[in-house]
Amino acid sequence: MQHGIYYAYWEREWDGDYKYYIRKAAELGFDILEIAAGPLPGYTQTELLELRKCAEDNGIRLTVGYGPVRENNIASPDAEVRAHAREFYKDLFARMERLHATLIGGALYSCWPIDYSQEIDKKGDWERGVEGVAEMGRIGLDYGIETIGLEVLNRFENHVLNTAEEGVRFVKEVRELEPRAVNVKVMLDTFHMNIEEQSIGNAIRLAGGLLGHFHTGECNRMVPGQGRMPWREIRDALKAIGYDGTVVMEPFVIPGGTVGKDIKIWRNLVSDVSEAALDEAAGDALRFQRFMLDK
Ligand SMILES: [Mn+2]
Repeated sequence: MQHGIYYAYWEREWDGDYKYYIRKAAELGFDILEIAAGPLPGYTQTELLELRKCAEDNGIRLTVGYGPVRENNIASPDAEVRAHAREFYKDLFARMERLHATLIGGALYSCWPIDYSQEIDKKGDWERGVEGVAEMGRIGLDYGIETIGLEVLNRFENHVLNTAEEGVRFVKEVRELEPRAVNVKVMLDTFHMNIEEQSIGNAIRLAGGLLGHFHTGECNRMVPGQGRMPWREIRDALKAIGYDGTVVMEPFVIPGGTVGKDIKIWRNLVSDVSEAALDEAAGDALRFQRFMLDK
């Protein structure tokens, strides 16, 4: 298993000095830094190469997370938006290739967060999503994208994939439509599973060989090890399916900014929000996660 952390743990915006966080992740002992896709289209080719070099020099693998904005919804009822989204992903995958990043995860079949003041068309969003992701998978092959993780989210954030069963069914429909899209996989997150799944262990076992990426965090999104998540059950299930992939913790503990608003953080979840304290908690969580899940 490779263990990582999402940079936004330390940030209030979906952007940041990724080189700074690469160095920090390396110092803390992580294998992976997950970065947000949103800012990458603004990077020059030189900046992308510098970022890749920084990651290589520090022994850090970069993975990419994305909560697609509405304009990049591959399942939009508006054909123009779908076409715009396809171009966005094509450009993003080319940038990821330059970064030597081969994994992306998130609500890539839809957008995030969903505006529930509008009518919801789950069936239409699902069908257009299957079609869009099938093409996304095919495009990804041209750029060496090995994993397009479709993240199963809780009901408050998205309506298309809420359970591992839905994730598996969706991925199977994608692969039926585009058999080459073997890079399209299920992505699970302990925070979301805690809300939706009757059994977290069974959800992981159901995903089985289709599981392509895994996010961790406690029930209130604190770092792993500080809450009541059933880590032994999670470990046993990951072991049962022979999962040896990427496990990225995605803690959010400080309010403020767009991150705080999108994630709904309205209070400090830790008493000491200094960077030094956050670093220490991340290091402890990494040791905890390796101990719990690697064995
Ligand atoms: Mn997640």
